[in-house]
Amino acid sequence: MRENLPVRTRPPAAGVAGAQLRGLLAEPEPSYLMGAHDGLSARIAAEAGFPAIWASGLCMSTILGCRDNDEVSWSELLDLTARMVEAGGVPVLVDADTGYGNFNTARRFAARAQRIGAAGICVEDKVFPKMNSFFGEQHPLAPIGEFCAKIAACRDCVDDEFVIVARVEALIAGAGMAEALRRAEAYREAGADAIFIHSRQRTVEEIAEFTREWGARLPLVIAPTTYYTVPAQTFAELGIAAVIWANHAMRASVAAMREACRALRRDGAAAVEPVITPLDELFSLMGYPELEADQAHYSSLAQKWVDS
Ligand code: SPV
Ligand code: MG
Repeated sequence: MRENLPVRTRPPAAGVAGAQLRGLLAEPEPSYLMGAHDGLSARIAAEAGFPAIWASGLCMSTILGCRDNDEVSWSELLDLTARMVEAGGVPVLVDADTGYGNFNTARRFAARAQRIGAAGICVEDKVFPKMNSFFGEQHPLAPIGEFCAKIAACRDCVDDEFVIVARVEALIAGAGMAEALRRAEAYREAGADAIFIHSRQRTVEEIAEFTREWGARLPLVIAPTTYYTVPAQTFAELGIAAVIWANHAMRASVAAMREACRALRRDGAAAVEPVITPLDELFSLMGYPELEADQAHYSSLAQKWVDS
């Protein structure tokens, strides 16, 4: 294979993304994963220096014009994930929601995710179709045994490096701390590599309590969407392995697009031009100069055959 191929034309090497994500989860300081939803947002996240990407179900659903209630099919989500793998060039942890049904749909999701070069999946212990954790009060939990079998089925059909994160929704569902800990322990025994403990409180209290009780049994993952004011130092002190900024890029783009559309309609393009990305910047972000260099390389190669 040619050396230094651009990220998007380089095939993912088997097991490498999973091993990279495992490495991030094992670091002494928290790793920060950036939520993304397509090739562009993945590229922007990688350019900003994030070492890994969270392929967010909420964000992918939103950009497809749908609600985060399993309205989008899992193959559509994995198509978008494949774009993120290609364009980002950093490990991608895919939001698998509930695994889209039973053990069989979950393991099919896991196997396909690995095949497209994702680093791992995160599967949550709710009932299909699940609702986004920040909306409403209806968040029924899956029976523990069924969910453990789902984790085991996923584990059975991916390679050893591929990461399986089990997401505990007990605190979201109002089932309490003891239930959250009981579930996390069961998922560890079933073969999960990390636990995503989710909370929608505005403070870090319940996450801190969970963390103290949990200790270091498995790496912990959090998404401080509602408790965003908590300083990074606190997450480090709690021994959190990974912090996910789950939806900030998508929400930033919604704000920017709305603002631009309203201003265009009201004031015309001249008002908007100074605040939108210049085309040159866009071409550079997307690697057009790289493509130009490749064009020259292959044109001169073609010339050799023409001349011979
Ligand atoms: C997502 O990004 O789709 C998540 C995280 O599942 S959250 O929306 O915070 O539940
Ligand atoms: Mg989600």
